[in-house]
Amino acid sequence: MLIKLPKASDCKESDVTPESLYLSRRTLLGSSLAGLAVSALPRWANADDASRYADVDPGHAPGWFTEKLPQTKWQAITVKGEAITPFKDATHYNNFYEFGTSKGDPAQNAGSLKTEPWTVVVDGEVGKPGRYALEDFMKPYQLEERIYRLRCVEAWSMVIPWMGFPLSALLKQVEPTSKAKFIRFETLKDPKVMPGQRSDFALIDWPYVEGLRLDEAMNPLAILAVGMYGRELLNQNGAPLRLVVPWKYGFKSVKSIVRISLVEEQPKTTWQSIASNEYGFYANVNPQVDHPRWTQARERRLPSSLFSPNVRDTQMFNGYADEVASLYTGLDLRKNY
Ligand SMILES: Nc1nc2c(c(=O)[nH]1)N[C@H]1C(S)=C(S)[C@@H](COP(=O)(O)O)O[C@H]1N2
Ligand SMILES: [Mo]
Repeated sequence: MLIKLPKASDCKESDVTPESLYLSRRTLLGSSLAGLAVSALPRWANADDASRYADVDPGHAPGWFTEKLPQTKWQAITVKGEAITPFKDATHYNNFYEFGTSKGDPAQNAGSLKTEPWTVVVDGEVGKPGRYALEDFMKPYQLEERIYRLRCVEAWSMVIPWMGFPLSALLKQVEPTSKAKFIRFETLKDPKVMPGQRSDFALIDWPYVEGLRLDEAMNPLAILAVGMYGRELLNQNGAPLRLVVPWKYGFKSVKSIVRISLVEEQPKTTWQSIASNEYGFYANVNPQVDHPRWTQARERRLPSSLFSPNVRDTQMFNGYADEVASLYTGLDLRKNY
């Protein structure tokens, strides 16, 4: 995770994503919604039709996903005054080490991941454990669009329109026992289709594991996502099911989940195991606590280039302090990074 931060003098306020891009998207969104009022079948209900976002490959959504689209709560949470990152950047600048360590590797290599059929196991300290086909797992939930900032620990960020449902809704379904204190997530382990698990990246003890305290998991901002930009997730973004916790560094938002366990003890997470002095369990976005090797005070908002570095100040809890700060009262955020 070697990064180069532009000089502080590059942090001009005018360095924002072109306003025109944002506005054209907004217009498009508006016209799609207007279309809903006049036609019985929304444009985007047809899997072969265009997405509701400009320049977005409509994909090939499974039936259960397409059936949920008409009931989706669009823009349930938005980011005011910040442009949505272009689809191309959000899907071609990724961290998904199972498919390689370069930013372009996941887009190039994740096509081999088969997401249908997909099984999700819920186990541990729950009244109702289970092993579900993804379409059955998804049955109880209405989709919501959540437009969130995503801040990577490497000091770049994006704004992504996810589609998913609150993690708290799942927890209500599975009934955690009184012993359940943490939730643990596990990514698929399949070296046959995940080249990063085969060889050189022996540094990681696969599968990728992440976790949250139970009260963090119950926070309304925490979602399990199945879609983005009005369509199903792309493989490189963690299809078919991933966590999104927008107030934490991106590595907490574990991809391609196959197992969700309620546990008594704080789970040992992948990045802690790699370098516990650099990556903690909490990983809350915090401009005042620097990474040992770089500052966390600023970030590059993608798209960013040499001539337009698009640097901005990082916000406490990534701008979600009002919603989550109370989870951490009395906790020393320097020690619990
Ligand atoms: N299984 C798995 N999940 C993962 C990662 C990974 O390497 N493997 N990378 C994390 C990191 S470091 C980030 S910043 C985000 C990136 O999500 P995105 O590629 O959808 O933007 O995914 C997170 N989830
Ligand atoms: Mo990250």
